[in-house]
Amino acid sequence: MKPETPHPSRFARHLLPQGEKGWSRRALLGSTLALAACDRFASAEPTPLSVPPLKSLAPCPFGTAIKAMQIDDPDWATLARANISQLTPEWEMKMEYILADGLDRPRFDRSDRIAAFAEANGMALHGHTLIWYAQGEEAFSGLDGAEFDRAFDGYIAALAGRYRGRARSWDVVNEPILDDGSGLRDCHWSRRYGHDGYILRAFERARLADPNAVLFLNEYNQESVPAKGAQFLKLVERLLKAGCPLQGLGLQSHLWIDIKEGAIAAFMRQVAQFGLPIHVSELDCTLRSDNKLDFRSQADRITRQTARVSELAEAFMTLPETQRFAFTVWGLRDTDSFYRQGGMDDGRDKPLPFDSFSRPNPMAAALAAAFQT
Ligand code: 9MR
Repeated sequence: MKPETPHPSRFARHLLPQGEKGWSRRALLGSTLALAACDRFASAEPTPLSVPPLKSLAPCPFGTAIKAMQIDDPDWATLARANISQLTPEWEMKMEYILADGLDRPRFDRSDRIAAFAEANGMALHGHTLIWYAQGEEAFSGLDGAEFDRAFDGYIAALAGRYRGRARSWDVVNEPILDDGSGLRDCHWSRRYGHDGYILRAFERARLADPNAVLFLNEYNQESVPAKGAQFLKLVERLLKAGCPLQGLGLQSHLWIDIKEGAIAAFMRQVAQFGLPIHVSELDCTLRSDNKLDFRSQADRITRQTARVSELAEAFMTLPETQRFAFTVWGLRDTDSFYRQGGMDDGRDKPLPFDSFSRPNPMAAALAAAFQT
C-alpha cells in the first residue's frame, strides 16, 4: 500500500522549471504589488488581504484537487466550502490507488468518499484520470491480446460507469506527449494500441461508459514549451479528424515565474480555435527556479508569479462563455501542494492561492481581480 501522501519524484521532475531565461515586467494591479512587497513580513503581520470567495467570482466552476483525508481537516473543509464549486481527486481515482490490490479487487472507497463530499456540498466532480502513461503497468503486466483488451475496456467501464451521472467530466487520457514535444510517449498502452490508438480507444470506451460526461485530454507545459504546445494542437486535430469523442481540452498550467511574458495568452488563443471547452485543470505557480545562484527576493518572485497567474486567468476570461469549462487549482493552501508532499521545496515556496493558515496569498487576489474583468 502506498504512503498517504506519495509523490514519486518521477511525476514531479517533468514539472520543474526548465531554465527558461526570458521574461519581462508587466503592469500589475496596485493591490497585488503592494501585497507582494509586504509578503516577506507575512509571518510577523496579519495579512491585510481580503479576497471574496473565488467560486463567487469565477465565470465557471472553480475547482481544487482533493485528497480524501482532507475531508477530515476542518480548516481545509471550511476553506473549500467557501471557495470551491468543483473537485478533482488528486490521486485516489487513479490506477495507483484503485488497482493497488489488483485488477480483480478495485478500491473505490476513497473516490466514493470524495464524490459523496462533493454531492453533500453542492460541488461538481471532475474525474481524474482514466488512462495515464505513468500508471497501470504493473496491474496490466502479464496480460496479452484479448485479455489486455478486456481489462482496458473493463477498467474504463467500471470506473467511468460507477460515477455516471455524478462526474461532470473526465480526464480520459493524461499527458500523452513527450516533455520536449518531439512526439507521443511510448508506454504500455501505446505498445498494444499505437500512439493515437490507445487515446482513441480510451475515449470511445469512456463515451460508452458515461454518455453525458464531458471528455477531456489533459496535458502540461503546452504554454511554456512551444514544441509541446504545437504537438498538442496537432494531436487534437488528428483525434477530431478521426472521429474521437474528445470534447474538452485540459491545460494543467503548472506554471513557474520565468515563463516568458505573453506565452500563456498566446497559447490560449491558439487552443481556443478548436471551439472546445477549456479546463485550466491543475494551476499552481512555483516561486523556485532551477538556478542555485538565483538570489531574487521573495517579493520579486511573488510579483512575477502574480503576473503569470494574472496572464492565465485574464486569457481564460477572454474565451467565449461556452469554452470556460472550469478553473481548477492543484490544492488550496501552500502546504497542500504536491511540491511540498514530494519534499521538493524548503517551506518558502508559495505555489497556491492560500497560505498555511488559509489566508489568501497574492495569487488569490490576482485570480479574483482577473475574474472580475
Ligand atoms: O499531485 C499528485 C500527487 O499527489 C500524486 O502522488 C501524483 C501521482 O499520482 O500525481 C500528482 O498530480 C499530478 C496529476 O495527476 C497530473 N499532472 C501532474 C500532477 C503533479 O505531478
